[in-house]
Amino acid sequence: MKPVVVVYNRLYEEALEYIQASCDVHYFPGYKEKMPEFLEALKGADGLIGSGLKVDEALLDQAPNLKVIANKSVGYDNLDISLLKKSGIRATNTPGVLDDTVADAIVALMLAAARRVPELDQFVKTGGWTESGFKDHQFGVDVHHKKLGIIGMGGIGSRLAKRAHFGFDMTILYHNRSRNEQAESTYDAVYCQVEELLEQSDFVCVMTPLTPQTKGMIGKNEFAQMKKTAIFINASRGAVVDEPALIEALQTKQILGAGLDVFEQEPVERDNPLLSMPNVVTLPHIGSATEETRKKMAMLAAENVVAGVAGGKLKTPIF
Ligand code: 8YV
Repeated sequence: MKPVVVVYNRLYEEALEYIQASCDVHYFPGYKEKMPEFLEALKGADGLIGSGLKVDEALLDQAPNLKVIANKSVGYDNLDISLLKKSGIRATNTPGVLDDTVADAIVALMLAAARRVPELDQFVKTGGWTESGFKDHQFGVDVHHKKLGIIGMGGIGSRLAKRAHFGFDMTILYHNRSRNEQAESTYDAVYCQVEELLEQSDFVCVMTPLTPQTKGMIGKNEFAQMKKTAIFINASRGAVVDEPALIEALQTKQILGAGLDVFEQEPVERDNPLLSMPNVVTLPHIGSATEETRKKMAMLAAENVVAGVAGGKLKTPIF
């Protein structure tokens, strides 16, 4: 009897074939459109692989045989970890394989927000660029030699620090649950308390996981501590930021601008005020979204789920 694996959301062919080589697979590329069939398949599932599905008591009640959950993402705020531990269900994520790709996306957000790329792209494309040329009030700000504050110096934060240090001669400040000696020695990163980081940084990038401790950690008080010329970047999870406080900070010019890849609600609601601010660059949660990287994430998650249903050693366990 082969183990049963339920796959939710699209999975690259080679990862799917890898799982199918040793497991019976129920594949739901768009599980939300097939919820009755998805829930029926969960009843016999030994393994579950995908990204974003909220795994709580209600879901586990539908999946009595579950042995392993493989997140196709580095974030795992969709999983109730204490419940999984209590239930004897193992869980994995995909750290490392996406660090460079997400760090690239963060640099893109920093540069786009600092040099007003989306705004000026539209200026050219809508015929704004005439003989009267380009006005001083359309100038952006420099990135090179500025101070970058990174809140959350994990794998992605470290790769961002590398780019900022070697690529843009930036000074790196960081705050993290623990010291990152490698970043300090290699990128001259300086560990400091959040307050100092917020007061001194020209760019503030939050890259922490979403946990009960980090939920809403960047709010009214934090924005008030930032420079009025600061640009705020979020590519972690939207809920790490108090979004109404961010909107107010931008509307009252407490900060200069923002680059956002994530939002409290995703897809972001059409009438969100952030979408009508020219000094806010927005992306649809594409941090890891390159074909090369998403294939690596899919394969890593597939290797985890196959190992997990066989009771074997997991490549990247969460606990
Ligand atoms: C994921 C992410 O790609 O890895 C994460 O935590 O947020 C993204 O890289 C996305 O959530 C779905 O795959």
